[in-house]
Amino acid sequence: MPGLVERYRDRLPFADDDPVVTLGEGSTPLVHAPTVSERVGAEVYLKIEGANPTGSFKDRGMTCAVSAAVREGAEAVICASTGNTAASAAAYAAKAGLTGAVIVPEGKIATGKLAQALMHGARVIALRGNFDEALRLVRELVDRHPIALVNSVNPFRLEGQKTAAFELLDDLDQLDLLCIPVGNAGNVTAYWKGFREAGASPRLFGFQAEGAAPLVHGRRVENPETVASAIRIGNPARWEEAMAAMTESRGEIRAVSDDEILDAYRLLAAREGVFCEPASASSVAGLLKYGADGAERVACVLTGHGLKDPQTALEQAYAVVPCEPSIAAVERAVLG
Ligand code: AN7
Repeated sequence: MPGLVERYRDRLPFADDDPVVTLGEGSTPLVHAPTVSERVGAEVYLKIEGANPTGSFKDRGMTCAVSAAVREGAEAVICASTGNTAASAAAYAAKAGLTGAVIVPEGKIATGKLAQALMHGARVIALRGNFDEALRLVRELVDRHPIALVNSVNPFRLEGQKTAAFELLDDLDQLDLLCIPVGNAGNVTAYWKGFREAGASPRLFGFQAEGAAPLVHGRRVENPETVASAIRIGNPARWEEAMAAMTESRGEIRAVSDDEILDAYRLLAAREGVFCEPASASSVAGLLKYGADGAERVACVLTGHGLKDPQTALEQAYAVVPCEPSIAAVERAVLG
């Protein structure tokens, strides 16, 4: 499978002979979700972004941001991250032969993401502060040093991420509504850009976690809190663009509680066979909570893989069944 720069080069800011750093991202599955469809009375599809090379949608933006950094002669890339951007930046930096550094909120990123960033050889800095503080500090740092910033404030990130909208339109002949988790608000901005460039305008429903819902309340959240650590963000960098996308698409930005997120997270795994991370489940949680508002055909973006956060999974799942090594014990254990 070609990477997304190759697939969509005519709609991306890359010339034929530009260097491309790719891990074969994009072209992710779109899976029909019968249980969710029945509950909301619409035809619902899941866009499985966890199937990207590092397990999240960030790879779409990162292939473009890191390719552009290489084109510009950068030697190092940096980002602030709640985890997935860090994992992706670290992988693409490794592929490009660049130095990677990531600043994450100490103790607040999921285990899998930390393992990825470390394994890819990035310098992982655990900030005694939250994501918003980390982003403010890296923005200051790149003003002083020649390091490429690969957070979604980098326009190449949005260019890459808009391709998910192209894929949805390629796969579906009709799309009325897109449901999407919102944290730093780069992805929802990118989808809207992609839809507009393709001449489509589905409604956008963005969902934030109740304890980290600055766009819902119209003001910054100083100490954001949610089980969905990926979207534990109180001051989104793409605030205005995201709100403009909501207005233009006749969309809504609304909040879902941690319990609602975890209910959707378990439902997706147990009934649809799709294991996503908690932040990703907020798209489905929001659709289940607020309904499709008359839309017939709906896509929910599942932004990251469930394996990113094994700890939350184990806390939410049934316990394992211990068993002695005899056939009688195995029978009891299996047949229950
Ligand atoms: C799984 O990795 O911000 O609204 O630093 O990892 O574009 O921020 C992650 C965000 C949704 C929200 N789902 O997307 C980071 C980071 C998952 C995520 C979002 C994130 P944006």
